[in-house]
Amino acid sequence: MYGLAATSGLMLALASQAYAATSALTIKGSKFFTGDGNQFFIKGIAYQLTNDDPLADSTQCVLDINLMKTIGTNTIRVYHVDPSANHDTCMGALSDAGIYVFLDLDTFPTYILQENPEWNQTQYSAYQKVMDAFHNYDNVAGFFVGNEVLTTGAGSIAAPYIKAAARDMKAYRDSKGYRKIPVGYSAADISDLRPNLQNYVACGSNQSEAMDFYSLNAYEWCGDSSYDVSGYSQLQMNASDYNIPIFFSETGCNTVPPRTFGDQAAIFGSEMSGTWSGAIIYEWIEETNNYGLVSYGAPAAATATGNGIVAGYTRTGTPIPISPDFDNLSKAWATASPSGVQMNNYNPSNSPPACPAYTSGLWEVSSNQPLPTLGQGADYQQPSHSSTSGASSMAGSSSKSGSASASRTSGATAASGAASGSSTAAASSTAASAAMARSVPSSDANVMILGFIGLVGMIAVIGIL
Ligand SMILES: *[C@@H]1O[C@H](CO)[C@@H](O)[C@H](O)[C@H]1NC(C)=O
Ligand SMILES: *[C@@H]1O[C@H](CO)[C@@H](O)[C@H](O)[C@H]1NC(C)=O
Ligand SMILES: *[C@@H]1O[C@H](CO)[C@@H](O)[C@H](O)[C@H]1NC(C)=O
Ligand SMILES: CC(=O)N[C@H]1CO[C@H](CO)[C@@H](O)[C@@H]1O
Repeated sequence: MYGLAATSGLMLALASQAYAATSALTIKGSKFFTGDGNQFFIKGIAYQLTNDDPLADSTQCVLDINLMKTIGTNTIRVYHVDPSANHDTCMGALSDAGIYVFLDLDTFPTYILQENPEWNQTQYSAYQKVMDAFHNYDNVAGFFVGNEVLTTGAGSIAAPYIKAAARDMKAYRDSKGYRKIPVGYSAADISDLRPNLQNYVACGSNQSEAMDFYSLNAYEWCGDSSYDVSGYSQLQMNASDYNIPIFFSETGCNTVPPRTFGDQAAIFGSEMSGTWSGAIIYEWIEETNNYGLVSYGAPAAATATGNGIVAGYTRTGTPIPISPDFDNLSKAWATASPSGVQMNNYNPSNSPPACPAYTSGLWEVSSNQPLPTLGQGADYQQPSHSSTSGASSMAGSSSKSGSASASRTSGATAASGAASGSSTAAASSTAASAAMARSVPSSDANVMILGFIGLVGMIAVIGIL
């Protein structure tokens, strides 16, 4: 990507358009490609400093981008933006640094709920506004229609709604003549839902109704794990025939500090790089959940206010690398350089997977069930199905410890969802945060307020025990 960054200055001058520097990505088969036909592998960082739009703060984003680019970051993921804000400076600075952006389209009031799923005009209009505000930036890599909406097998009833959202956002994109920016989904790593959800988002003969990519928030690889012990070999086995791009939209288990990011060698190595398009590390800023790569100073009191302090952490200023995690990631990425394939030499042959069959408690969507139409409510019925029942086991799921990840509606799932290789402490802190966060609407994993609530919950549970 350094080559890209070098040419970008020239293009910038020629086009005199602040955001034309990094060439748009395209998808062919199951891979991403840059404008010059090289395969693109995501080396990403989740970037959300507060609940507010981090791409609207021109001063702060430039400070952060300058540090991010020193370790080879070529992508960020942003969970919440304000479509009415101006993003030219941040998007331009990212582009100049050779950094692409994956963006979540949902906002706090509009995300799709697992237990009472809807895909309605209010949500559609809100998603459209984000797409309208960002489609013109060439360095937008893709849009997510949801993050960890499904966390249980029974929650699979929400799957048709996220797929309907993708269908409609793709149709909207095309009707407006926008660039074919990929639309996909970021899934919690829940064993009950694997690999049905993965297959479901891509399945069917009509590609207008299928997602453009799929991604997983996986915390299976903790500490000194390995390709086999972590479970990654299983993930790889079930993705090797996948017809659309797949990548890690969050990774970076923190239960065995310091983090060494050993999984990056597998993801970018010979085992997985033929299938996976890279990984986004969770997350840039250090906060209560303890996943940060940088801080902006020592933690403050939980109740402190002023000077960029929110929920006990300063969230503005010059980022300070957290040692040794930041350097460890830098080393892990420096030695990870998959060659990939050239777009011209790549002839994809994988076809969409079959739509998964109805299995009571595990996948409660029939394989031939049409997607709901926009706003379709109570009259959206499951067609009759012959039910096979599946034993429910949570072994092998992984979720982020010490935060509200994967827990917005279901405490039980996250509680039992500790990864193989993760410690008992991790499992119980997840349980505590999940229990507390269960009824609180949270749009995604890295909402620091919920992280804080989770911590308080954890302390409370420990107190009770
Ligand atoms: C649309 O769905 C959202 C999210 O479930 C919900 O909050 C909102 O009330 C719904 N809006 C309408 C008009 O039904
Ligand atoms: C494919 O799906 C789109 C979106 O739902 C629909 O408009 C179109 O008619 C479908 N095409 C076929 C051949 O069924
Ligand atoms: C892989 O797929 C098989 C067959 O569908 C399934 O039983 C298994 O649980 C999957 N493994 C993972 C890690 O998703
Ligand atoms: C893989 C890697 O980079 N590991 C390093 C992480 O940081 C610790 C502490 O500095 C080093 O000892 C490891 O070598």
